[in-house]
Amino acid sequence: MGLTVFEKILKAHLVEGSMEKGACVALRMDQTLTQDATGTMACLEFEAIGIPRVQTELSVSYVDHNMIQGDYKNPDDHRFLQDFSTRYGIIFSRPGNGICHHVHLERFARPGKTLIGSDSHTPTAGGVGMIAIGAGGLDVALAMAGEPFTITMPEVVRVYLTGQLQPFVSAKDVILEILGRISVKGGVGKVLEYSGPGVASLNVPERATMTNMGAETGATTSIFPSDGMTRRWLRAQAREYQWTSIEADPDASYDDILEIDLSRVEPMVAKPFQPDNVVPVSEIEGTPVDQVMFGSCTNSSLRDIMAVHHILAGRTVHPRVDAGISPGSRQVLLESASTGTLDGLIASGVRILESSCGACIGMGFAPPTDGISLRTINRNFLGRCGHKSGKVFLVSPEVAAASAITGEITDPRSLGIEPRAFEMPEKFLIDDSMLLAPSAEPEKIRIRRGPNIAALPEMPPLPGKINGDVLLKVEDDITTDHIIPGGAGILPLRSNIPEISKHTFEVLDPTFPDRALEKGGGFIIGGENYGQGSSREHAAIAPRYLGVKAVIVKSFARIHLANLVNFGILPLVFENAEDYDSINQGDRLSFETHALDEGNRVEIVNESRGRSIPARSPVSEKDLQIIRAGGRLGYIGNRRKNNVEGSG
Ligand code: MIC
Ligand code: SF4
Repeated sequence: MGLTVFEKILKAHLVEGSMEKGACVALRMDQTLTQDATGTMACLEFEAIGIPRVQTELSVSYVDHNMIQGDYKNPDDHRFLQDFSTRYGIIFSRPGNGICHHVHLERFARPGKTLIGSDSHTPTAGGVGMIAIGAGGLDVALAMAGEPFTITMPEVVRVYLTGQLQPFVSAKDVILEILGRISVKGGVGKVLEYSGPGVASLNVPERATMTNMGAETGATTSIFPSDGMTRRWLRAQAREYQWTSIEADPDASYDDILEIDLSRVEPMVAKPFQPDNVVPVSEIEGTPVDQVMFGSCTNSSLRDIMAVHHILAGRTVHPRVDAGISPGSRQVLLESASTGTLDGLIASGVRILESSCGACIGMGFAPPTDGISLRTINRNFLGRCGHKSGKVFLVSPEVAAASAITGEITDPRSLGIEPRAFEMPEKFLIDDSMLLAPSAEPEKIRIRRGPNIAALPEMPPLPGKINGDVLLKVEDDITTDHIIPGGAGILPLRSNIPEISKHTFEVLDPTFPDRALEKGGGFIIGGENYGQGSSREHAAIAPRYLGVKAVIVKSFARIHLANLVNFGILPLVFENAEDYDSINQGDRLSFETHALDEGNRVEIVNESRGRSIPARSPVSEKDLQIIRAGGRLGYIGNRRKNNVEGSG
């Protein structure tokens, strides 16, 4: 039987396991990507693993998230990352060079290769036909050390595109349409593979908008074939020699199909506070807007900036609206400057923000109290814009631009502007001088660490019997932004677990950290899709530091589940979802963890209510061994010790 694009690349990188749905498969990772908000932790973990040099074909460390240098913390982290990269064989992308996913797409993403990144939007690179997967920092550190990465073999969904996008409708509207149809959990355990005659009409940055935001469906990754359009992109980036054709076999078999006629897609918007809360723009047209933000790894390509410019040209931003733009990379910024696009935006009254994640993660440019912020980003979770009262609506660059002019949510087609198609340059302005190569004399490099970079906390093994109180009970779709929020105040603490743990669950219950410490730890009860969103392993390490022993939920999001395992928190799933209702915050629970040896099932005793609740662990036997060892670093340490003792 024929293979899909995903299966072809996977087959070429398979190290262990068989390609049967639901089986564990280990893949060789050719490339890694880290960024500054998750990167310091990944570096500390790489050091703990103890390998002298990265073992990949290519590893890149980007600085793009924590860009506000309000004190010494962020610049110290950046300097640490630069020293670390130079020392261990990693290319360092300097602050100002751009957003990791955009720069990676421009300069490094390569058809047929594999990439693992400590950022959930790593699948952006799937836009050129590579397997690109987001993961926690420790999994990326292990990949840098040459270890294969294990995933559960996903189902492959064929997203069959026909037709062609209409003027002022763009790739963002397509992925919003998909989110509206399949929801923020619809992609869990799946890969979204694009195919069909509509594919050829989409250029690589448009494809990357869709693979980027596939992350919001919970998908393991998203991928496009590598075709003539991919070749054009690589040629324009002076990398045509890296092109190779990768198409699905005509008799490839898919697990499901999602059909989209591009010609019928309309401008869409995701209302607060979930990316799948999608309606056509026409439904909420006229809603007053306080702020408009253009940018993020989803929508900051030259194509997007030019689309904004085309709509704004000769007009000024509405007096009610504060508008800002963060171009995706230095290349995009240089191109925008050379084509007069930047001048035009300045003339229209758009604030030119630096090329970084910026407002997307609440690192500056927060909206006012109760403000409505229209953004071209990918997430609108509660509190993510910097505070809880801000309401973020997710839209395309075209909708954002039209609304910036009128001061209210506006369908760009209603403005009577002449459409103009984007012409991709034959050759982009290429200047890699902000990408620093590692040192040829690594032993001479001294790694400078600021006082905010704390050592990794100790993580003792899991005891045979655990008990404690339910510290927090939460609903469905709890995101890692709920567990460890972003924002300019908290992000600089990413290298310091004791400090950042003080903000755990701040958005939902600011008393959580103190209560957890006072009780000597305990349990968290959750609903469906617990831990959706980012890859930040802090959402596992901080609760672990506060003594959380197990998280018992209806279902987990992929990356967060892996992070819980890596840091020795036992993930459990209710055998009967309705048992969620029989546990309350404050109840005392106890159970034997030995029982997990026997068929991965455990009886949780709710001592406060005198009942027993069956649950199971959704992870493999090896993962359970890791949890018993207190986490992956402890497990690796034990294995080493046993090998040494065994050989002695
Ligand atoms: C995000 O978009 O939420 C982030 C910030 O890029 C995260 C990574 C992080 O928390 O540092 C992600 O997507 O993984
Ligand atoms: Fe940065 Fe936002 Fe993209 Fe995350 S989603 S990588 S914060 S731009």
